Amino acid sequence: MQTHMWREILIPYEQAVKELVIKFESIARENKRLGKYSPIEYVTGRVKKISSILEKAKKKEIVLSKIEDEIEDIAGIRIICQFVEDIDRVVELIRARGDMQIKYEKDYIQNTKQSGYRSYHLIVYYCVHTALGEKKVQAEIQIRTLAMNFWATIEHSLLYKYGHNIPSSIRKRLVKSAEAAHMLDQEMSKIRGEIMDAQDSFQYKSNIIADILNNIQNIKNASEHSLEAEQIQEEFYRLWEDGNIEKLVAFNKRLDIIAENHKAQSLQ
Ligand code: 0O2
Repeated sequence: MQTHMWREILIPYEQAVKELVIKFESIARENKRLGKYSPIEYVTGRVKKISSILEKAKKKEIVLSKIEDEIEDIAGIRIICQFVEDIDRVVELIRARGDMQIKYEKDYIQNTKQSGYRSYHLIVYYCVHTALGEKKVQAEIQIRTLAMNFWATIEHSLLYKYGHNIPSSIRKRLVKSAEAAHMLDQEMSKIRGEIMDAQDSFQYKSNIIADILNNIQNIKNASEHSLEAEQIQEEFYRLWEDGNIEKLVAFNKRLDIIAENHKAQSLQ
């Protein structure tokens, strides 16, 4: 197949990866913006390299005309979570969506691979609209914890280095470190509640501070008496140093009213 043909084939996959990454990232961002815990820590995506597609096709004896049907991970998305429990929440989110249809799921967390690999995989159908028209493509979504991802990334680079002939001493070490990563996930799950509480209150406080700064900016823009804005700013610094969240919330409510009054006056 010629290079320009490949380029044409891969365009919808590139589009799918871009859109899916944005969609999952916005779930994380919206949760954080609302001061809620996000089951998604971060998201990455890639389109499989032509050389890797050809290697996989050769290994699995797939003819070129069947590549798009049978190689399901030309578009690949990876969703990284903090805790194992978050993985189920992300899977539920995907199952509930109307813009992705699940072809099948593979649970390598309940059924850990012999290598030690753990992850939850979904193969989905996703529709893209490009300059070449509408197309339904397949994408592989891998969902894993930070610990699972750490292990898989290291193991993947060793696979790359040694081909599939990783020396048995290293293989054994990898199996042991997969067990250690599994234990780390289990330990983290036990203190999940406390970690989530700490993260929630941090997020809540940073959202309040962002709102306050936004209000101060609006008051500054609208106020002819910059003294008022300066006094407000000084009061904010005092409250910020004090760090009492209830006082910051009450202060922000006061600023909401002042900002609303300024807005009403400017409309008169
Ligand atoms: P890459 O370079 O990440 O794209 P199978 O024939 O079923 O074994 P298949 O059909 O590719 O293989 O499905 P599978 O096993 O679900 O693997 C899909 C992807 O999961 C792999 O893609 C890897 O990304 C990841 N994966 C699966 N097993 C392992 C493992 O033991 N270690 C690591 N690090 N990753 C794994 P590719 O195309 O193999 O690789």
